Amino acid sequence: MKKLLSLVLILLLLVSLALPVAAVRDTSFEARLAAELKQLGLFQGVSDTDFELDREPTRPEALAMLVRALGKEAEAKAAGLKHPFTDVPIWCNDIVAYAYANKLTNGQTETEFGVGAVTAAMYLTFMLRALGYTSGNNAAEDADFVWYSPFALAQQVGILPARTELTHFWRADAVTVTYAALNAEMKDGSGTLAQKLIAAGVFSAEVFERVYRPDVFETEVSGDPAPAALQLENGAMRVAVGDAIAADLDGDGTAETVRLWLDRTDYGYNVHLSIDGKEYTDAMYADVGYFDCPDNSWWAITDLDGADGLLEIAVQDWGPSDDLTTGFFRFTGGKLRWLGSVEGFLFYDSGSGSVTLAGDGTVRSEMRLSVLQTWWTTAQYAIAPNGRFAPVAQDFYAANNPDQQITLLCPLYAWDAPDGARQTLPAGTEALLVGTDNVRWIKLQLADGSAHWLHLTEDGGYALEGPDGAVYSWEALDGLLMAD
Ligand SMILES: [Ca+2]
Ligand SMILES: [Ca+2]
Repeated sequence: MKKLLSLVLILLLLVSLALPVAAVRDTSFEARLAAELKQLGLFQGVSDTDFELDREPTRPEALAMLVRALGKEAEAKAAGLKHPFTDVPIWCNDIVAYAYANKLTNGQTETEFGVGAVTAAMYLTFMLRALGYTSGNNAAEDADFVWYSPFALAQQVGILPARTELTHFWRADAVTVTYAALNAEMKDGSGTLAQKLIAAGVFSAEVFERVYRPDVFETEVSGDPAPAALQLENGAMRVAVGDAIAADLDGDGTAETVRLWLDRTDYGYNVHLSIDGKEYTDAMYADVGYFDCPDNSWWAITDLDGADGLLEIAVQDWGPSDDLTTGFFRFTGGKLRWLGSVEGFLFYDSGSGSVTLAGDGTVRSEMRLSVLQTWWTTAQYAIAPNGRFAPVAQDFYAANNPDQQITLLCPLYAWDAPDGARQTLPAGTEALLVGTDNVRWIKLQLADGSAHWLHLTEDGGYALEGPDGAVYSWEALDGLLMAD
């Protein structure tokens, strides 16, 4: 027996040695939260001390967290329901069956529930549902948020603490979100989620009082943190909200101590800014008006123009429904000035939606085109004479998804070039939508590689010219993208 055990230990050791070296991340903070959630019956580890926090949560695990957060685990276990899936681990058969019967989730096929990893968006969606919020498939549906875009609402209701990693979402982060959710208000105003679970008998008020630390995520806003040294990379340095940085904003040879922090309000967060200990919060709001949902993780120092001796303060805002923007501020002559906002974030590794700095005062970011359909281009923004960022006018905007295929539903006029020779493309023609002048001309590419231009009947319009007159684009073309 002893031999067998040591063999097992050696094998385990070999397995762990063979694992790829993951990015080092300290999850000791989350481990304590996990232990506290376990005492409330809301989280299970693989043992009393091992919570496997440093890996992604699986769908069954996330679903179990949802059912527990709804206060329905005991009911699920007692119900003895069946489900049609063949891939569900034994430990969560009751939970999956309960969730399936109550339409909390669907399987990925008729026989497969799906046991892969969940993303941050999926997990936040589950927790928002536990708080009574409804998710829809698109913005047109009468719902509180769109299921793939829960971030702004999650931050507003306080279930997205700054330490949550969104792009590498681990069980550690599921613990953080769940922990924060306990202190969040139910949508119907009936109290917090914890109060609901106490009323449902999931845990007692006494245990909750003893175990739960309501202030555990609060950013320290008082005091005077030592400013970090400036280290720009590609023209920017990200700084944690609440931290201070030494940066010579106005180029006079002396670094200012710049600090940005947030405070919670009934509606979300207010942004505060201080430079050398003096608050410029009012000056900032006077220019920018308001922030919808300022990012509670990061702000940044930027060097938009490497030649002007100035540095900028950049504030990221999630917008009302994940319409990400970055606002820039300059500090010269003791005054703060807003340079406007561009779409996207400086530190966003999801490809589209990222802002890059050219170093010559201009930035590149995604821009929504205004003709034909819902599509985006990567546009250059420069500071206009009014002192605010504006897109630089271009003759042609290349689509960010040039592989979008459309099919003509009726014959349409097509030009070899804007104002060039005209011909008629027959119904059934298949083409790629490659770009537009964003006024009247739409460029297509046919299967043979030839380029053709469709013409809108008016500037920024939605109707195309054809031999039968004007035809609305959605009646003329199949495959268009129409979002609200
Ligand atoms: Ca200075
Ligand atoms: Ca500069």
